[in-house]
Amino acid sequence: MSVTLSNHRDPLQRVAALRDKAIDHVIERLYEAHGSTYERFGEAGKRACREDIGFHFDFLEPAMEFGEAAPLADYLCWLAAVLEARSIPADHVSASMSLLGEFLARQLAADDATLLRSIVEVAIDRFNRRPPNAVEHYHYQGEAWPECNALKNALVDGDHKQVRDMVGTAIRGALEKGGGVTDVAVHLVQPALYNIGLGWQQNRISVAQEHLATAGARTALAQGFILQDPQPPTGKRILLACLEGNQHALGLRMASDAFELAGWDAQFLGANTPTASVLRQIRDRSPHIVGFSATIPAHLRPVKAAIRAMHDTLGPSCPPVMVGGLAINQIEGVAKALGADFTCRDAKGVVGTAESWLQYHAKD
Ligand code: B12
Repeated sequence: MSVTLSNHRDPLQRVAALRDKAIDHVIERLYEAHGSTYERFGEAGKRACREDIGFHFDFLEPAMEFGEAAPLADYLCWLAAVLEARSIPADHVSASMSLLGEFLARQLAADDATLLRSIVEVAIDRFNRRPPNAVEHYHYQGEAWPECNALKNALVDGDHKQVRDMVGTAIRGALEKGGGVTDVAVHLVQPALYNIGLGWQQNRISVAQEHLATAGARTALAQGFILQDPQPPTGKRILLACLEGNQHALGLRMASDAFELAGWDAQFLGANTPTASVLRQIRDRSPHIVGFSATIPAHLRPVKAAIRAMHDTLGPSCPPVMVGGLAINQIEGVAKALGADFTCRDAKGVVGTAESWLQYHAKD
């Protein structure tokens, strides 16, 4: 399904302004209809419910903006699985989404309301027809090396020595075969982290363990990085950032390392970087390419706003923008809708894609 809003800015601003009111409305209706089910969870239940409807919002907004119902349907399946794994009734997931969609649709102009209703209907319909136990929407799609399960366990246990040994051994092995750090990052560390995500989803792994695992993976990759000699300097500069609200920086770090190893000057700004600071840094550094990462759909809007601000402030000297990350990989065509120039699925192809892009456009 692909639909667009009559005027992207106004209905979305209207929807954003209604966030708190809409959440209150949905909670009120849910408690009216199912109060006896929720009563036993007390105030904590209400807080959790508020958080979940906030999540609905985070996924509904980009669905409206990019006219794509599939990720919203995936989200509903994912949320049902997350709730069920925590013994929270999940049967009201679609009802609450429908209440939210209806409340918002009533506040929009007729055409926008029709589009919003159709996105929500399609998403709920797909959700209702999901196969039983459809929980694994965020599984790793590439080639995972067999040791990734052992690495996952060591990362979650915080066994940093084991993690360093495994990653170091894998990097030495890859170098012997003509590969390197990025192969290990993409085929070993990335799938281990995706499995950790599934573990969190299924309530087997905590947020603290996600942090622990990320820290362990980052250190091991940084130590392994020095085993590989970088290519001679190319004179090219890239600037990479996760914008406001995006805490998932490890994937972007892998992309940054790939550029550095290929002889680029890579400026990695890390997680949760304010857009205004990124813009200043772009002006000061004049990178040949800028890269932004987005992991969950809620990260897409800041990326779109930053690209627009780059064009507004830098005009014809605006560098090309590359985007990537889980949310970009999951929503077909979203890179273009964000205003980005190109994308790449993982850190392995990133340098080649960027260099080809520059080469091709230099001929223009
Ligand atoms: C660790 C982790 C966290 C850590 C992050 C810590 C940190 N410092 O990075 C913490 C605990 C903070 C966290 C928080 C949250 N997380 Co989290 N998290 C993860 C986890 C397990 C691993 C992330 C990771 O490092 N992946 C490995 C990297 C290598 O993969 P990658 O990001 O896809 O990057 C590769 C490519 O995409 C690409 N790429 C990435 N960026 C870029 C950029 C460019 C320009 C290019 C070209 C390419 C590119 O190259 C990379 C290397 O090949 C994922 C699981 C997953 N599938 O990723 C969940 C996951 C992303 N999180 C999830 C969720 C729900 C959350 C929270 C909302 C709730 C929570 N768990 O606490 C919050 C939201 C925080 C926020 N506002 O950003 C969900 C999202 C599901 C969804 N519905 O979209 C996931 C998928 C877990 C799951 N299966 O349910 N999380």
